[in-house]
Order: sequence, then structure tokens, then C-alpha cells
Amino acid sequence: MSYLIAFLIITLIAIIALQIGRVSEISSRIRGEEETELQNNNSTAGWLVIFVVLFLVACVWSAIYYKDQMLGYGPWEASSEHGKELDGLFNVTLFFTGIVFIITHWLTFWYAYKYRGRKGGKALFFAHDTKLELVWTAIPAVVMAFLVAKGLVVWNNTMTDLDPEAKVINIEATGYQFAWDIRYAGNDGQIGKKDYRLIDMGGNPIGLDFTDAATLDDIVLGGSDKIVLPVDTTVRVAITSKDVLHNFYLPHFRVKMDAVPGLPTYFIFKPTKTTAQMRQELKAYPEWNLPYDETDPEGPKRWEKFEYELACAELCGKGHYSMRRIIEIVDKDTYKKWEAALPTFYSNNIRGGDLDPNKDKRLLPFEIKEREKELRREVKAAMTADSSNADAKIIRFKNVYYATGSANLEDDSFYELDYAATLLNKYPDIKLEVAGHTDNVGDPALNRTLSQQRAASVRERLIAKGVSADRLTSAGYGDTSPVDSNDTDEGKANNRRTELRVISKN
Ligand SMILES: [Cu+2]
Repeated sequence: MSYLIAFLIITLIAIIALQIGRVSEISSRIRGEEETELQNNNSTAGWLVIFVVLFLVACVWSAIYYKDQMLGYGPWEASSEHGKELDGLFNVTLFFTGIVFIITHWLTFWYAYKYRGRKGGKALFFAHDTKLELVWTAIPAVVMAFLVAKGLVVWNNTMTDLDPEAKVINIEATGYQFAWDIRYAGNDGQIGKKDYRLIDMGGNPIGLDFTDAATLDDIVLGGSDKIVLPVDTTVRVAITSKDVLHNFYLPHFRVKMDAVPGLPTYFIFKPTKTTAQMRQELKAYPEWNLPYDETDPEGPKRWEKFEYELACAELCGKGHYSMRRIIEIVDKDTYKKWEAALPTFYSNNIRGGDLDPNKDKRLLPFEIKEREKELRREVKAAMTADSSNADAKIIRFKNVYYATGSANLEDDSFYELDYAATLLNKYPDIKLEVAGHTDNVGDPALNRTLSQQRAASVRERLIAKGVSADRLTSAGYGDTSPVDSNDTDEGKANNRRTELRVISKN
């Protein structure tokens, strides 16, 4: 129906226009044709000049009025270091094209005025002007060369690979239909190898190569977890795809790169504003103070809900939209804590299982490193715990192994014990007891003796590594103080343990 009405209206307007034309034709015949034409030429030319002045003023005014809607201004300022340079490029380009825009528009309309039809007026004829040709070729060429050179500088800043010594956070993004697997480098700062032939959809969806030591401490985020990154730190993102073309796009940081199956790509960027800072900045703009959810006007404002995002910028299939992920930029300390709390993919999913090439190895170098880190925390906590907190004063060894039925330490035990000795030497005034415990299997008296002997050999090892003998006592408790149930294998394993207990502070 509305189409029909629109059609009728347009037809009507056309008929009216036609009728007006007829009327002016008839009137001009009455007045004399030539005079009318000259009059028309004059008024049209005048109106054209008025139009172009108003038009150019409106252009400049709207650019200023809508400044905060433009990339690089107000709420749309870049949140990365090179993003500002990139936005600067847009400004330089806008400057030059703006000049050309104003000059060409002014000339077009001014000449329409200047060379309007006049009595006896005659067109100027010239076939060729070398000077003119040179001028209008040379000026754009110089300007273009300048723009391209400036662009190349910015491109190189983003794309020149870092020297291997530079302090940088390495992450890897593997795109697939329809999500990203985000891998962090872990303690060693190195992204480990992967190989598509190792992909196992059940256990190893990225195809990580666990024979590479650098892979073992890598962290893989869950499918919908926030990607957390620290502010003011260079981040290198290695980008690959498992199936079709995807595109890793971080609009607020002005970085965007194709994820190509079989061809690793990368970019480097440095976030300059945390999510919290960005929210505070957005608070200043009225459009960001509207309710986030229109149906809930009293609810949170838009700025409170602001998040940086990762989008796939390649139409990769019907679930394309679901590749969106939230990026959170935090301060460096928060980032460290966040990363430290994440389990490595290997220890969480692979260690000891069918896909583990190190199944028969009890301790791997990265596990020793990790245990050292943990031990540092535990020793510090035990040494500073106050007397009311008995549990905190106990340090439980995790990697101390004895030969079956004997008190002889196996070689793998020395990593943890020797490291513990160096830590204890930092607190020379504190006295400790080495306590041995068993499960309830076997004769209680024998258990007690064995636990006593085992505690004694741990004490000896600590003394051999420099802990002074008068700080250390040893005791065996057999099965008398279990920490877990003796009804399950797991519980029994927990009960067989050797501990260090802070006895006194001098
Ligand atoms: Cu995609």
C-alpha cells in the first residue's frame, strides 16, 4: 500500500514539474526568449556560488561538531602505542584530501559563475598546456609519495619483528570455525612447537608437540575465557588458522591480521590503557552515559560495561559472530597474578595420560621450576605465620621419594630438598622438625620406625646442603596423624608424606 502511495506522489510531482516548465516556456515566449535566458543564467550562477559557500561551511562545521564520532578522537582514541601513529596517518591524509576537496569544489562552482552565459560571450579555446600538465601531475605525485612513505614507517614499526632479547609477552591465536584457541607462553616466555599431525580433537586440539620443552609450560585459555594482557607491555601475537581464513582483529588497538591456514602470521602491539582507565575516560561522554540495557534505564551505564574486544574480521561461516572474545587490559601486577594462577595445558590435560610422551619420567624440568616457585611461597608463608595458625607452619614435600620399604632417598628427591635447604638458610634463626608419616597399611610399629628413619634421612640431606644441624630435629609419626582418608588409594598416597614444621622462632 505504502509503495502505491509513494508511486502516486512521485507521479504527481513529475506532472507538476512538467506543468511548471510549460508555464515558464509560454511566459518566456511572451517576454522574449533571449532576455529570459540571460536572466536565468545570472541567477543560477549566483545561486551556485551561494550553494558552494554554504556547502563548504557545513562540511567543516559537521566535521567539528561530529568530531567525537571519528576514529582517533574523543572516545575513539586508540588504546595502543602505534594506534596513535596510525590515527595520525588518517589525519595527515584528511589534511591533504581536505585541501583538494575545498579547492576543487570552490573552482567548479566559481567557474560556473565566472563563465556563465553572457551576451556575446565566447568559449576560450586551448588544446594543450605543458606547464599545466606538469603542475597537476607533480603535486599529487609528491603528496602521494609523502603519504606512502609515512605509511611505510608506521607499518614497519608494527611489523618489524622484535629482537629475541626484547621483553615481550608471546601469545598465539589459532582460529577455527568458530572460536579462537589462545595460547600463552608460560614461565619460559617461549611458545612451544605445534604440528597439525598431532591434532587430536579429544585431547590435543591445537596439535601441541609435547616433546618440545617450551610447550610443556604453555597455557591454553578456555573457549570463552577473557584474554587478559598487561598494560604498557609489548605483545607479540602469532596467528594461525586450522581450517579457513579468519582474521584476528583488535579494533581498539588498531591491529588486524589474517589467520591463514598453513601460513603463520603475526603482529606486535603495546596496549597503553587498561580497561578500567578506558571506562573512566568514556564516562565523560554523554552518549556513554546512556543505560547499557535500554529496557533497564536504572541499570548500569554503557561506560561501565565497556570491554575491549577481539573480533574475527573475515566472513568465515555462519557461526562467524561467535568468534568474538573479550580482551581485558590490566596493570602488570594483576596480570602476573592472573597468569600464575592458570594451569599449564600439559599438566592439566596431558601429563601421565596416553598422549604424554614423558609418561615414564617422574619429574620434568619445568615441573621442578614450578615446584621451586611454589616452595618459595610456602616457606615464606610458614616462616612468617603466627603461632595461632598451626597449618600454615607446615611445609609438605611433594617430590621426595624413597626406595620401597627403605629410608633411602631416590635421586629425584634432591631437587626439592636441596632447594628447600637454600631457602631455609635465609631464615637462620628458625628451628624446624622433619616429620615422617605413613598410611595405615602394615604393622603400626614398623610404620613408625620407617617414618622415623625416613625423616632422619631427609634431615641429613638438608644438613649436608648447609642447614645447621642444631636447627633441625626429626620425628616419625607412623600412621597416627593422617591428613586424608585411608580408605582410598589417593587418600593413602596423601598420608604417606614428609613434612617440615616450624617449631620456634628465636
Ligand atoms: Cu573467523
